[in-house]
Amino acid sequence: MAERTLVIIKPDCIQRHLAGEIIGRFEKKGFKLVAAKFMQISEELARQVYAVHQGKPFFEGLVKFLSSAPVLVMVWEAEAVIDMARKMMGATFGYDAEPGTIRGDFGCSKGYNLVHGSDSAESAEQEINLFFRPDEIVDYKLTDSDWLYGKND
Ligand code: IDP
Ligand code: MG
Repeated sequence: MAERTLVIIKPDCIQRHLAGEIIGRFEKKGFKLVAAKFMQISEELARQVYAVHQGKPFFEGLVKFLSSAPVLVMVWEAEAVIDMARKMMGATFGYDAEPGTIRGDFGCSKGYNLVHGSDSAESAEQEINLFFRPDEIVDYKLTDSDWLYGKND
């Protein structure tokens, strides 16, 4: 069954002209883009996105960072997309992330780590609802989907 995940191309990633690189990686992996919104996140919404981190020492800085400049918010769909997208992003801090991952290839920072990805089915549903109404998510079939999943045999 196809799963959906919320990915945010964070302010540093837009400012560093890397949005296309990140979208390209997910496209080439075979994920299906079902929603996208280019926007500047308000401080209030940033607090909601990162509510689980409230009270931690980096929380205020994180809220300020996420709301400081535009982001690209997307919903990607695929079987097991939540875990796959997180693996492709790599470890949280750029200096820990393996080469070959997004954070490993493009970042060395702790907080400025280019992308956000939902970490569970529950958080994906909650995060998608923060940014998209149901009618803003587009349902369609990718013509190569049978080839991606090997369901022609
Ligand atoms: P994740 O993005 O890999 O899921 P989380 O632990 O959920 O990582 O943290 C959310 C975001 O908060 C991170 O992506 C990063 O931007 C920021 N962050 C986490 N820990 C630190 C820290 O110790 N210092 C500064 N920023 C942090
Ligand atoms: Mg997280």
